[in-house]
Amino acid sequence: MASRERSRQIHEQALRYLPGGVDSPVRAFAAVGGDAPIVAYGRGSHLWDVDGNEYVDYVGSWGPLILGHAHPSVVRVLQKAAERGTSFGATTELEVELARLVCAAVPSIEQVRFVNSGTEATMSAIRLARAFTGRDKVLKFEGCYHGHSDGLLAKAGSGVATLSLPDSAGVPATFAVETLLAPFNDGARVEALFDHRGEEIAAVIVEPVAANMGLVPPREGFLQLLRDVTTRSGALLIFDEVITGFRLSAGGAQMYYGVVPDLTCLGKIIGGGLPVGAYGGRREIMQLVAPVGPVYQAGTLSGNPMAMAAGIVTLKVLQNEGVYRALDEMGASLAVALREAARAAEAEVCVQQIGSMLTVFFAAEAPHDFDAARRADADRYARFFRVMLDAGVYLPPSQFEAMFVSLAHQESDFDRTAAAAREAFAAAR
Ligand code: KE4
Repeated sequence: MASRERSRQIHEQALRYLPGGVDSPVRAFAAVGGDAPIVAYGRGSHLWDVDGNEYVDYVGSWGPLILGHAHPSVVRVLQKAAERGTSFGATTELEVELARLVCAAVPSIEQVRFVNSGTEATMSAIRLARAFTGRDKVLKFEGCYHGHSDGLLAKAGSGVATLSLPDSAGVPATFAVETLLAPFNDGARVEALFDHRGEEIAAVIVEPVAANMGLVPPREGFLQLLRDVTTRSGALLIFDEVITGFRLSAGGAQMYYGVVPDLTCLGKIIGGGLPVGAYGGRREIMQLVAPVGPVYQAGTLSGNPMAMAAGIVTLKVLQNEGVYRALDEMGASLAVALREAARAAEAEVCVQQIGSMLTVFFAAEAPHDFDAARRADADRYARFFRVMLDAGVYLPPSQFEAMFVSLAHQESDFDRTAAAAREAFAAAR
């Protein structure tokens, strides 16, 4: 591994102008230490930093790059879209086409509204649920992360957990009080909360597969229990599929598990690497959204032609026969390689894998909720991470995130990863 001297110099400059030298906390590598590479460019499954070091990339911009970096079809449509103008603040045919593709693919969505981030999507979906039900409380799960809108930063998973900040500063107590919390996968606690306060609860919001405390799948029956409890009580069920949408299957986690929510939040993949978010659901609910109904939500760049063009071509590639089988097989193949490397190094880890998402937990068994995930050894993960990075394998810089495999990854990437992992697991025993 060559030095990362140029990265370090640019990071010094960045510290002058950007808090922590970053535009999103997890990128500061606080949880793993060392200097974060400054990225020069990406292609396929690889990234290059400004010192010329090459990495196999398993972050994929935190999920959007399911086709890999600079996919030729995406680059081509963006060049053409840019030549026609990047944004108009008016409807274009592109957003209608992407909306059609989303509505056709996602079981719960009859109508959709595009926004510019996952945060906007979940924030808007909750406002809509409160309007539809006339209730105020929202139930979320510890360790699940739904973006940084005030009411949802109550024991959020992702960056907040990595930074060990149980709640964010600046969130008024009056906001947090409207948010109820339960452990992920704890159906009994959900039922008790609904027995006690069901008539106050507007919505339950959940990552159907949690990926912000590391990868934690739903226990058998948990999602169906949420569906039944919310239906019985008149609350709405919101699936935050910002990560799992078009990742776990063409119809997301709701198709994969056969549980259909009332509202779905999307992001990441549907923008093909450009800023995007979306929320959608049954027409009777979506008709409450301005300008048709009284729920106000707006956005200067919502539905912009660049993100729409990249999203359309990405979803069309994902419609090809066998794409999700290939992603599943690659995810499984990488998980086997990592488990074999850990066994060879006699390192006690648990590799959790669902489809093209994985987490290497430095724990004896797979966590089923946030308390269990937090017992994983984040220091050992940090040591593992740094050896892998120096070996040219770019993993999520936090035990509480997921690795992503793209259609661009090759067997040679997995071989390189497994070879590096044998050394890295030994270093992190
Ligand atoms: P954005 O506002 O970052 O586009 O989306 C927020 C969000 C909502 N829902 C889920 C399930 C999410 O995972 C996210 C954002 N994911 C994190 C990492 N897991 C983004 C990375 C970052 O914060 O820099």
